[in-house]
Amino acid sequence: MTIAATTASNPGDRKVAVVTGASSGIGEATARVLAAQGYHVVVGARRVDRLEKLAGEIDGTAISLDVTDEESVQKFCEQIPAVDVLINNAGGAKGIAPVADADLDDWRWMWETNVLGTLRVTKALLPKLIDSGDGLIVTISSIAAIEAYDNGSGYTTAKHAQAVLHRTLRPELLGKPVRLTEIQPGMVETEFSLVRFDGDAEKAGKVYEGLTPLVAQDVAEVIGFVASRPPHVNLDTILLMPRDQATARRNVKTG
Ligand code: 8X3
Repeated sequence: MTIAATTASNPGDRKVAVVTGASSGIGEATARVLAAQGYHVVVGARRVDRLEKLAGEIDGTAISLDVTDEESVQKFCEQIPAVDVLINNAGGAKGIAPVADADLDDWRWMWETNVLGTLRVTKALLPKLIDSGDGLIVTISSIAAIEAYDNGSGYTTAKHAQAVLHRTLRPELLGKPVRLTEIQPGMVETEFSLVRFDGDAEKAGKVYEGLTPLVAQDVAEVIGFVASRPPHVNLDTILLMPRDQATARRNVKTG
């Protein structure tokens, strides 16, 4: 499938949205919402079989992407001639440990994926987003980008850093036709906790037991709203939690 640029001479073509980490969870749900809004969605992730199935269902394009690998990011971006919307969704947490027991490899993975991954993709696609004349960058940070919590420092530091990278672009791009929205989800039941607990489904399930968390679709619908605002409206930051959660550390179970 070719990805055409929407230009004055090519007005009929669909606008192009790129979603990273699109093989599951918030990324997959967002790809579906944007496709339903008429975007040609380019989905990127490492699990290509899942991506291809998704792309087939939404009439989009699947391209292999590992945001921690510079060459993979370059190859991914080279195949996309034009971009209107970028959803920086790839990221995640590994492990739960106090600073005293921090696992350096887990930290490296979290910083590579959340921080440098967002930097690589954003940097590579920025010229095309500006050229679109109405670009939008949505970065999925987290409530962990504004709060620190016990045993979560590898993730909370990475999310703070990713968010500050994103926020820095607002003034840097002032005067250019690019909007920037940071989405800060709280508890969303996806593969997030499964990855954090290294595939331990029992531990992952316990996180959401006894409360009603958000689901990926809840977040995707908010992103769809952001993407459907007119060009002069910039929704800057959206903190999104289930009713059962008050802060990163407090929910109906913790009291
Ligand atoms: C995920 C939310 O509360 O586990 O970004 O940090 S939390």
